[in-house]
Amino acid sequence: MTQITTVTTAPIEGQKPGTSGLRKQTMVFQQPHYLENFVQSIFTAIGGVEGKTLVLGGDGRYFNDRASQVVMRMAAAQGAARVIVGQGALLSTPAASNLIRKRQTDGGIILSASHNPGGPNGDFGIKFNTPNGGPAPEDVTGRIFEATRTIESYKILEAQDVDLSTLGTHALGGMDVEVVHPVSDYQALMEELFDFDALRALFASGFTMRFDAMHAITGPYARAILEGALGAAPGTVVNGTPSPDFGGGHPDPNPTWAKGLMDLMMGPEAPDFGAASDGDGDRNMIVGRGAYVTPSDSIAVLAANFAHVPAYASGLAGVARSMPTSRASDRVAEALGIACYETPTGWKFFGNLLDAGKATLCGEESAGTGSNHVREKDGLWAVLYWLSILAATRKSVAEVMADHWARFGRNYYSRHDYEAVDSARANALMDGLRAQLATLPGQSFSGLTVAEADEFAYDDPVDGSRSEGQGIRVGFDGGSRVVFRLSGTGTQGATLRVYLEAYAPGPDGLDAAPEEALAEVISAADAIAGITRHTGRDGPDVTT
Ligand code: G16
Repeated sequence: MTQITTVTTAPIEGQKPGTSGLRKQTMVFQQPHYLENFVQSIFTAIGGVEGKTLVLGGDGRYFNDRASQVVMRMAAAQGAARVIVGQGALLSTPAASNLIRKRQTDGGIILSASHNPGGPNGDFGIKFNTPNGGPAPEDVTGRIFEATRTIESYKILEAQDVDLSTLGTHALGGMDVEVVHPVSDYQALMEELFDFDALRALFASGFTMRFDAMHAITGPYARAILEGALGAAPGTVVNGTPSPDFGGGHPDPNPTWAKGLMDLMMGPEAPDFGAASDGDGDRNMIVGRGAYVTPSDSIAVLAANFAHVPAYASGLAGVARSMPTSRASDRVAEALGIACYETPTGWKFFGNLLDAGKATLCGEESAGTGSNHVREKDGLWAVLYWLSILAATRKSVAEVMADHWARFGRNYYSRHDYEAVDSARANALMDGLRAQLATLPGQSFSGLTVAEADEFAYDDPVDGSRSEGQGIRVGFDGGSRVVFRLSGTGTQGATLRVYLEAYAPGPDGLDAAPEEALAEVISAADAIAGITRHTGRDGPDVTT
């Protein structure tokens, strides 16, 4: 028996989507009506779901199983025709984006708080992706937020749980639930983009690798593709079984949280290549033997080496990066004679550029790299792209980087995060910066003279929309730069991000330790913003 119930509810404070959907502590999501209100608001914002087909999946974190059943019962109660869901309610974010596009659906719902820890005391999240496969742009998230502020009721089907462990189509009220294998369509897409024979030959030649799936969603994908299809040695993929609390870890692929992989890669037993991905599989970390690659450098290297990947070998339309990402890719774009775009932080801002064919590759300092193959960043895609470069050149990661810097110069880069800062203090710091913008140019701090200072605003060249307040940038004579922003993905207080960049044109000075090359910029950043004074912290919590 199934029965549709209309549940009376009221608006709940704080359901404003951030950089990438709504992310909150799991216990917040478990409050009565919290999830349902937000799901209903998504449905309202897209004009209802009657007759529509949606993709559904998540990173397998705690509460994923319950939330997926709720989403399906609400969709069924409101007349949706079909939900395509990954087996076990699992789908990596790029795999979900691919399915939304491939099956020409009306969008999808992704259950994930990305790289944030999971579990009853961790975080949960939910976001809506539009029919192009990308994260909802600001006009849609604005409508969702408006709906959360006026909601009075939601409809839900009273029914038994759908069996998501069995592939095939099940009925839920009048709606079809199609349970698909989470990996198959994604793997087929990767086989179209990359030369799998060349990658198989690389592994057959004795090339060694470690991929750390961080107990998160990419384990099954990496095992199937790297060990299964490409012949990497068994055991190449570690921490490969998704667990609801990510093995108690923090599934963020950076030198701090993927320390085990970093230690291995910097030590005497290092394999040729190391990589990691995050909770939902859209972020990546690339590291060679003794050589960590910053995400900002990674997108630049991928762009410069487009000729080694069949899907891009005919040329790139353009490269896009988020504003705080280093300008290493700008130099490549200039050399290639292609367009280069600077967008606000948030993958959603790349969607229009990709849809309009203006950009082919996109990258962010926050460990995100991707292309026009889907509308999300894609961790394993980046790994396969790097493997393609290594297979074609037969060089080590360190050699590829040295060649790149010799050709383009080096953009030293680091990000300092101050987490869980009192929101009022963080806002005071940003307000203090804003107040100085007009007077900063010409002043010197720690030996650096300010050339320009502004607050970044973005005019989308495709739809003409304007996004303001996207971070404060201070540029120094000689090309160094510091950017200040408050994160839109944290769940406790405010996270201050300080993005630091210094350019060395070469041929000398390309081998410094990043924190040394950036010492003046770091010191100038504190002098300008008063980081220690405002936050009360001696140093950053996380450096990437
Ligand atoms: C999300 C967005 C990215 C953004 C990152 C960090 O990534 O999709 O575009 O760069 O958050 O954002 P913030 O600096 O506001 O915290 P993910 O991997 O968390 O979905």
